[in-house]
Amino acid sequence: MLEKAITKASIVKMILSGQPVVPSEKAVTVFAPTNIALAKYWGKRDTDLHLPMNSSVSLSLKDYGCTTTLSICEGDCDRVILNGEALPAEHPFVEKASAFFDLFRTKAHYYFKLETNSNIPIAAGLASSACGFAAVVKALAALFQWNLSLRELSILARLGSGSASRSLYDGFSIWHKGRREDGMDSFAESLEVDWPEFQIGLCLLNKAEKKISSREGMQRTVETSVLYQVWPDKAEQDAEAIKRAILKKDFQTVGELAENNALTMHATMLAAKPPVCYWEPETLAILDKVWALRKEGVPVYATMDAGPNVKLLHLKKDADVVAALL
Ligand code: 2P0
Repeated sequence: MLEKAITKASIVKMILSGQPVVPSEKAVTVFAPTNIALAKYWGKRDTDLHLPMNSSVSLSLKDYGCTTTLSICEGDCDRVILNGEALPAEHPFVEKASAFFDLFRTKAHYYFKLETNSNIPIAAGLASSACGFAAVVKALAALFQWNLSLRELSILARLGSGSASRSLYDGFSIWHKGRREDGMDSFAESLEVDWPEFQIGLCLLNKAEKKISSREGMQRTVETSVLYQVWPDKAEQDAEAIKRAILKKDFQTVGELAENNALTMHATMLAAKPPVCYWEPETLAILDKVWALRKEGVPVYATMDAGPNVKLLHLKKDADVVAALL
C-alpha cells in the first residue's frame, strides 16, 4: 500500500521549520476558552488531518474552558493530571495527549507533564476537546517560544481536534474549510466583533460522558445518512450567512439561522444507520419551552451539539427571562 504523503507529522514539520526545538521556559500556564458553534462542523473530508466538509462559525465562552500548565517531564513517559487526578498511562485521555505530543517531539526526545483544569464537564458535548487541544498548542508555543501566527497555531490545534482550531480566539471566529489537500488553508480566524449583548446560556441537563464520541458520530453520519447529502452545501451557506449577520449584529437572523443549522445537523445524525441520537427527553422539553417563549415575543434560540445539553442564544437584556426558563 502507498503511504500517505501528507500526514499530521509532515504538516507540523513544515509549520515548525526554523522554530526553536529546545524549550525556553520550565513551565507555562495558559487558558483556552471552550467554543459553541453557531454554524456547526459536522463531517470530515480528511479524517486524519481533520479537514472539514464545511466552514463553521463559533463564539468562545469567556469564563469557561481549560487552564493548562505544561512542563518538561523528567520521567520516561508523558504524565497527565486532569482536574487534580493523575491519570494512568493507559487512560484514553493520556493516549490521545501522548499521540499529539509525538508530533512535537523534536531532536531531543522530551516527555511532557500536562496539568489541566477544566471548568466544563469532559466529553459531554461542551467542546472540552476544543479548549483542551487549543490550550496544549498555546502552551507548547509558549514553552518553546515559537514565533508563529494565530493562523498557524489554529492549524496545529486542528490536528488535535477540529473544533480546537476555533478555541484559539476569544469572541466570534470562523473556521474556513479550505480546499487544499494539505489543509494549510483550513484554519480559524477572529471575526473581530465586539458584541457583549450577545450571550449564551448553558442548560446543563447531563454532565455524563457521551456514549458516541463526536468523531465516531460524525463519521457514521457521513458514511450512512442519506440526509447528509444536503449538509455540506447548506452548512457552507449557513456559515457565510451567520458570519454576515454577526458582522451586522443582527441577532434575530443569527438566532434563526443557528437554531435551524443545529436542528438540521441533528436530523442528519438521526438518519444515520444505526442512528446517532444525542438528545434526551429533557432536550426536547427545553426546546418546547424555547419555542413557547419565542411565541411570547422573547428572542431566544437554541443550539445543541454532540450531547443532550442545550445552549440558549439570547440578548443580555433577556438574561433574567432566560434564566427563569432554565
Ligand atoms: C462543532 N462539534 O462545530 C460541532 C458540532 C460537535 C457538534 O466540533 O474529530 O471534537 O476531534 O475533529 O472537534 C465536535 O467535534 O471532533 C464538534 P474531531 P470535534 O462544534
